[in-house]
Formats: sequence, C-alpha cells, structure tokens
Amino acid sequence: MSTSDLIQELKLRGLINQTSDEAGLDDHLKGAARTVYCGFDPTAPSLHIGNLVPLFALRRFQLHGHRPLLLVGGATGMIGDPSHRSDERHLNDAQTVANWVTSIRSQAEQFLEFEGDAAARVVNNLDWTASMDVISFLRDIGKHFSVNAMIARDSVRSRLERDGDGITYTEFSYVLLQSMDFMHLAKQYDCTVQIGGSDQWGNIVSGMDLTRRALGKEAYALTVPLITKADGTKFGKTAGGAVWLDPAKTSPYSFYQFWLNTSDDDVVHFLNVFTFLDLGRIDDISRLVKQAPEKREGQELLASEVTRLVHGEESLISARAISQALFGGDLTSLGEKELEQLQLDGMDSTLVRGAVGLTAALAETGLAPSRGAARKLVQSNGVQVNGQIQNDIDRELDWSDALAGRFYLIRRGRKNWHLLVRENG
Ligand code: 629
Repeated sequence: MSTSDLIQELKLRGLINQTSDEAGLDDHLKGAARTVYCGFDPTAPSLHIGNLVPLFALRRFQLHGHRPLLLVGGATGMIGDPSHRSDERHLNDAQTVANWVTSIRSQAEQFLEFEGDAAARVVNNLDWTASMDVISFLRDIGKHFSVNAMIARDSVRSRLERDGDGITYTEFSYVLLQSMDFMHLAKQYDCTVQIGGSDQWGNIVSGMDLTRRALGKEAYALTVPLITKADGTKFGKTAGGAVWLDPAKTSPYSFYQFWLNTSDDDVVHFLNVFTFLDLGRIDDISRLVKQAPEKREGQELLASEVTRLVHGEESLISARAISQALFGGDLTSLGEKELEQLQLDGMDSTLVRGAVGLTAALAETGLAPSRGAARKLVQSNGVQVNGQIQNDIDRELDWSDALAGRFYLIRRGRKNWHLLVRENG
C-alpha cells in the first residue's frame, strides 16, 4: 500500500477531469493518509454503471491508503440536485427516499473495506441536516453564498434562461446542503478531499470554499470525467434503458453481455476506468487488442472483471454459462436461475397458460409473420425448441419437456430467440 502515486495513476487511467489545485493535492495525498468523500443521492432504488466511476475512484483512494467516506444523501435526496438537469425533479416522499438510502448504501458498501487503517465509513447527510433550524441555516450557511455567483453557475443559468418552469427555490438551495456536508465532514472527520463526477464540480468547489472560509481549513476537489464512447453514442444505455447494479433490474447475464459488446475503440479506456487491473497488464492487453481484435480478449477480460466486482464469481460463471449455451452450446445445461435471467432481460419472452402449438407460438411471438409462414419455417428445419430442430408442424408445446419444467427456448434461424414461460395456475 502506498500513498505516493495515486494522482499519477488516476491521470494515466484517464480518471481526472478537473482538480482544484493539482500540485497541492498531489503533495497533500503524498504527505499522509487523508480522508476523502464522495456522495450519492437516493434518486432511484439502485446505482447504475455511471456511478461506478467515482465509486471505484473512492476505492482507488483506499487502495492507496486513504480513508473513504461514502455519503448517502438522505437529506439531499429529498431536495434534488439541479446539476445538469434540464428540468425540475419530481420530489419523492420521505419513506421512498429512506428505502433507497438503504439499498444504495448496501450496494456501494461492497466496494470498500471497513476494517484496517484506512477503514471506510458510511455517512448520511440527513444526520446533520434534519436537525438544523432554518434561522441557523440562513445565517450561518447562507451568509457565505453570493446569489450573484450562484445564478452564474451553468446548472442554474440554463434553467433561468430556458423557456419552461425555471428552477424552484428548493433546487436552487441544493448547493448549500452539499457544501454544508463538506464542511461538516471536514470538521468531524478531518475530511479534506471531495470527489465526484464532472457534473459535480460546482457543488464540490462551493463546499471547498465554504470549508476554507468557515473553518479556515484547506480542502481539495477532484472530478472524474463523464464516460463517453468513441462513436459518440451515449454510454451506459441499452435498448432496455440504464444498466443497473441491482441484479433484479439488470441481470448479471445482460450486465456481462453489455461489457462484452464494448467496441475495440473503447475497450482499453474502459479497462482503465472500470477495473483494478494494473497498468502493465492493461498495456499488454492493449497490444493484443491492436494485433488481434477479432479474438476480443480485451472485451472478455473487461466483462469478466466488472461482472465479478459487481455480482461476484458465481454470477460471472453463470453469465458465461448462459452466453456459451446460447452461442453454440447445450441449452439443456441451463438451470432455473439462468432461465429466469433470460426472462428478465436476456431476450423477448411471453407468458403462456396451458399447452400451445408450435406454429401458433411462432406466429404469436412474432418469430414468424403468420401461421402459414410458421409452418413453412418448421418444415424447412428453420426452428429449434430447446436446442432441437423441430420439423413436425403439429408439435404441441405441453410443458412435459420444458426446461426446468417451465421454459421453452425457441429459436428461428441463427439469431432470433424467444422464451416461452409457463404461467402458474
Ligand atoms: C451530497 C450529495 C454530497 C455530495 C454529493 C451528493 C450527490 C450529488 C449527486 N451525484 C449524482 C447522483 O447521486 O447528485 N449531488 O446520482 C452522481 N454521483 C456520481 C457521479 C455522477 C453524479 O453520485 O458523480 O456524476 C454521475 O455518475 O451525477 O455532500
């Protein structure tokens, strides 16, 4: 463990977007083990892969001997951060926010160590914000903020200039709460560094200024870049929407597939940002990617590393098993848990009550345009059920030979899949 070369490593990995004072921060981090924090607001029941960038950065600080504070925004989640949002957020009720605090906290915790010299700690800003009275807030915090400077900030200005609903006083006040957090953590835990995504720069710098002014304490800001793809399309989105960390929202199989589908132009960048492989290893891989991109070794390594970090070794093994079974392997090797992952988000699926004829199923699921076309497909050996070619147009799917008793994997041609799932009752 060393506190010495963190900034250098972050730079080489492409993980620094902005710092408040790079040389000063570098000296500061080399001088001693420091306390660093990053905040996550409970705006959904799960984190998504975009959140991994600052979260993994927090872990990198810890691996270099610094103490991470993981902040969950029980208070800020009740208000709504206007940063880089074009419209006002919907306010969630207190119970919803509290539930999301719990789930986000337990997701994020797994990436940090809670024992040893650099033990992490989880904090919730509701603990010091809920008890604050409005007069103290306006006098002690508000007096350090210039409205003139606040309305000049991008996140506020864009909402003031745009036609539409503008911005409410609620969201306008958000930056004061996040700034108060930095000050509180500086006082309470001697926290001197806040990190976050590049969209958090304004909030972080405001907290840094407040901490300096109110406590006379030096503080530092570091942001990681928003991840972009080489082809300019948005990172982290699939046809099904965001890629979530919660396996009940994005299955480990589609999570694994998401990373496996990374382009050759992005794969080395993503290995740097989303894995803890050392830079020498990533260099070796980058040569392989250049020499033999068709082997997709970079993608395989990326998908395996990130899936293992987020879902664990067992889920990685089953994600690989599903992939192999679908791309040429034995479908009967798939167990119920794996088939349920496919049902969740691995392929189109339909719930079926009772027995159904194969040709009817083909037409109803859209695998064939009509019953007639379905019959022709079956007769020409174009259809497989659970990996077996079916050429009997009278084939009944009666669940007697279904996988795990309730799944039929239907395949038309090479690439078109549909899952029939038996409906109970
Ligand atoms: C109180 C709240 C603090 C410090 C931070 C916060 C949360 C912060 C925020 N962050 C985003 C989020 O929670 O809204 N105001 O969704 C999110 N962040 C991770 C990255 C991000 C950012 O958690 O920084 O850029 C996106 O991945 O949007 O005292």
